[in-house]
Amino acid sequence: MSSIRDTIQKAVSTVTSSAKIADLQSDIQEPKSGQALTTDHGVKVSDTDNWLKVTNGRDNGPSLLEDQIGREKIHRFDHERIPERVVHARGAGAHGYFKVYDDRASKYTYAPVLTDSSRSTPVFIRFSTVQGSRGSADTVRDVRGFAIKFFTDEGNWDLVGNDIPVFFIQDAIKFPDLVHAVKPEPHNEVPQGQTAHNNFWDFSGLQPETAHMIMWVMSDRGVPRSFRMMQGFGVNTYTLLNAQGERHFVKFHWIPELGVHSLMWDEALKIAGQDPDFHRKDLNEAIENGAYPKWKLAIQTLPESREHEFEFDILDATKVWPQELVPLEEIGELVLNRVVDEFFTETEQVAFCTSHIVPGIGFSDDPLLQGRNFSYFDTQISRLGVNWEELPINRPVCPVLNHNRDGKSRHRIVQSSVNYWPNRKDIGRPVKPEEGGYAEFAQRVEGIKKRVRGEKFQEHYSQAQLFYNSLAPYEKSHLINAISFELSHCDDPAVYKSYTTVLSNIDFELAKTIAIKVDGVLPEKPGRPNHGHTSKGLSQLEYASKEPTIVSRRIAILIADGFNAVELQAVRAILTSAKAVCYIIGPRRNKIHPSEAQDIGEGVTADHHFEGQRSTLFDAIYIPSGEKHIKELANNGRAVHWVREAFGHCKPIGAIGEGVDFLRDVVRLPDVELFAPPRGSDEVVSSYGVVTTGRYSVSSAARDTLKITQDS
Ligand code: HDD
Repeated sequence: MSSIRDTIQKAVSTVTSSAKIADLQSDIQEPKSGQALTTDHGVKVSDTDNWLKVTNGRDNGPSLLEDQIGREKIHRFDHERIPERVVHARGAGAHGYFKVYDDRASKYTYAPVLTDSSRSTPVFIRFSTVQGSRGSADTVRDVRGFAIKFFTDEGNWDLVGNDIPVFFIQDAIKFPDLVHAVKPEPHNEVPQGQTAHNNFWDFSGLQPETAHMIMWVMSDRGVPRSFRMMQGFGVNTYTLLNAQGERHFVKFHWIPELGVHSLMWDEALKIAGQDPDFHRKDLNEAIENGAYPKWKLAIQTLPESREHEFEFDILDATKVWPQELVPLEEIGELVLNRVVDEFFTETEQVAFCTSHIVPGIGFSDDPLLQGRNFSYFDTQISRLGVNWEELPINRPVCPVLNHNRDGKSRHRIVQSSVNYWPNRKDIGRPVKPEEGGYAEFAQRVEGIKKRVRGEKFQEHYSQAQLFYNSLAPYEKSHLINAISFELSHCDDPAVYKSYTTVLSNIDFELAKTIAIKVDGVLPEKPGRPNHGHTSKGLSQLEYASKEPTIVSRRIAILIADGFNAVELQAVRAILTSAKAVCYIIGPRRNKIHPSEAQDIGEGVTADHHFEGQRSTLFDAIYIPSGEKHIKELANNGRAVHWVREAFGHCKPIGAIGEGVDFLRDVVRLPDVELFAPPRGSDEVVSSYGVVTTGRYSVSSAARDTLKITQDS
């Protein structure tokens, strides 16, 4: 087998994939200003504003069907929409690259993408929600898709994951039922982008295998602050094959450099209305500002000999492999460094298949993965047509030659008179594994044909308990409020009655608390006792960034006429040097004038006015000193609300001088902490700085921002 790896290494072209990717993107068109408008058939157009008509100079006569230019324009418009994804319709994409640190994974696999540190493999990632349609809001409570296409020299590898390590169901055959239950209800197409409705909770109560996943979705994981601040997981159990022919089971983990951070539920609700594209814009803004999102790739591996040693089945997608039992090994890094040029041709047309694996990576008998492997290719055909892999965004960077032919919108022109194998010209010859051909692992299988689930697949609560027990107290209270919100949107008592029974099998106190909040009907009796165990890596608190950072954090600077301009410039310089992104918010989106003493006519142009944006769209607030400007803020109810709302969402609020009095005397913030002026800046800071923390526990995001603001 070792020769396979050597062969692949040799076969790998010297041109790095990224150079090839550029060649691939040759379909990119960069229109020049003044370039002529043409029809799709290339004819220059003289008038795109008037349909060809009969006119006598005074009146408009009939429009003529003859107008081939008008007709083409309308035809093309009429056929612009393609079917949206049946799930994960709402998404955002970006380009980047993946590099392994070294060949530490070669004990498990000979796939160069996971072992060759000289490579930088181009990738395209698409993040998504699941339930909502293509135009739904970003900050709904939902699972987030985390799908990556690796353009490797051995073909495309699609790792199609989510931001949660487990899934609702164990067997793919249940997926249509799950999706029908979660999607808007068939009789009224309600709700959009929400699981808070009878059908979802009815199905979940009757299908208890969903219990573990639902705990994750109802936790703070369900409302991520940013695609850049969430984990990613391959979820299913795959396999790796090394050069010695040994097979390991594997699970993939993506760990964000920025840590895992969430919105408060109240924020998520408001942002969905204030800025439905919040996550999409956040991703683009960070990349365009050079704050490239990064994740570590970590793997959990198990040799075949350990497959049956656990109380759970390692092929059950509703179970995690506890990190105490199967530690993570970090092997590489993913960086996103380019936004898409055109949304439809890239993000909408990108298509992933779990069945797209490369030599050295394989499937397992995970029943969910097996079904997925069928579904993705099938769905792409209905969405994009059978030649979807010839679309630029889906095209491999390595040579493609086979005897697949024709089908709608075929691009590739194969100059050959044979389209079959074997053929007399030896064209499109299958190659042995030692020449790089995909090698299936010779797995022994035996048994009888039967519709069945494995014995260990029958248990559904112990890991839901493990997850719940591992949460911090405030995370638990958020989860209880979330389930209470959801069930209170169900108007069929049978639904929340059955679900509180499921909850009592996770934790009876939890079930009781929710039953009291939702309908008062306590579960008859305690269900399965809670084993009380916890596990590493489940609470997102463990993923608060080790080194607090305010990189790419959005900081609102609230000002009115009469603010301290020198101080503002200094503090803004400090924040910007730490790569935070500052926005000036004022009473008007125009020049705001500093205090008379400093007013050299310049003033500062506000990026937004108080009515145009809300505190929910920012991570922190800073209020400069300045007597007159504080008086104006104090008389502006929206400005006062801005600060109060930010405080309620656990956001750091910095103020200096008179700004401190504003927080204490006008906004009436309770826990106002004073801290010494930032080092080396006393000439700027008129009195002392102050930072307040939210009423609730300081979220990990707030802690990061606080520390940097204080330390800078
Ligand atoms: Fe799926 C899309 C992730 C179970 C069938 N899935 C889709 C996308 C993601 C996932 C991220 C969007 C890809 C993109 O951005 O274009 N799906 C998952 C994960 C699952 C999962 C992590 C559980 C481990 N999916 C799953 C099952 C089935 C499907 C069990 C079918 C049996 N998924 C599909 C699909 C989609 C899809 C219907 C719809 C759009 C698409 O494929 O391209 O084929």
